[in-house]
Amino acid sequence: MTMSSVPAPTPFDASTHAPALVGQPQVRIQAPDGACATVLLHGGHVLSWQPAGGGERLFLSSTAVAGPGLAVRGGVPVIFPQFELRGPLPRHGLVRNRPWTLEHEEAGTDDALAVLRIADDEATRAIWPQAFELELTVRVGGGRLDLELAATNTGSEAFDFTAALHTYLAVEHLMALRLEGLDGCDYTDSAEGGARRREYEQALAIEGEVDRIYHGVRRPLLLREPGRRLAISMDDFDDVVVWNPGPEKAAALKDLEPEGWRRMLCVEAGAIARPRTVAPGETWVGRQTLIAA
Ligand code: TA6
Repeated sequence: MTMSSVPAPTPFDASTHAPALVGQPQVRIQAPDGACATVLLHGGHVLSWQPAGGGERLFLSSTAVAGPGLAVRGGVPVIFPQFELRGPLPRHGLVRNRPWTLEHEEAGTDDALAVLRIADDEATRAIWPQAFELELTVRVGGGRLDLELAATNTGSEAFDFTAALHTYLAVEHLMALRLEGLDGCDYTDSAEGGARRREYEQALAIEGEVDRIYHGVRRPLLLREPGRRLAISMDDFDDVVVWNPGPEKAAALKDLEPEGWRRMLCVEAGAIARPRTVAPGETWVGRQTLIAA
């Protein structure tokens, strides 16, 4: 296919996708082949990703909001340094609802990338005393989205953390998808009071609420939908969270559009069961890669 025959993506437009995000600082990157992504500086939050020649692959609730202390419902929330309420910090940590800065933006011959950054400040140290710097690198090109999260200890004592890229995938019909690659993994079933179970399904179907943390995930996953697929792989994230609130819990989420739960599935790259430790001056890096076909 020649470059000129690649259909131009429909630009992400907050006014149609999530009106409350209009006017919020954001950056749009686009590779020469048309692959593009939009990242909101609030939360260092990827809002939209369209592979070359394809449609939107991330779910964003039309009723999503963002602002001090508020996290966006959809896209890719960055969870650090604590997953959920598994510790003394606010739910899902400190960085998804604070402003990040754009450090770098670049378009190459076959990809485009943006690097966003957040560091500790007086407000984070009042809650969590550690000195840190986080960088999120977002790279698009062809069918690929690469997300790299780097956590550096800029202080003088080691600290532990948990983290996740809480990726909301857009799906056409929740009940028609199958998620492959989790069979053989043990999981913690948060929807069943934290029960430990083992996955035996080779192709997992989602019928309603699901909230599971799969542990020790070593192979890439494949999300199959009628007419399209998405490969999901990870590097140094060894937990995968599969979450959909189902109809009842969705109704209680004010920032999730009506029936939105039918069009999303979170497949999150997590470092949860085994917290990571970084010594002063050290950096931990985790990656999630999505490849659309
Ligand atoms: O990652 C799964 C999860 O922890 C679920 O239990 C669910 O509540 C979801 O995240 C969303 O959390 P939030 O705080 O964004 O409403």
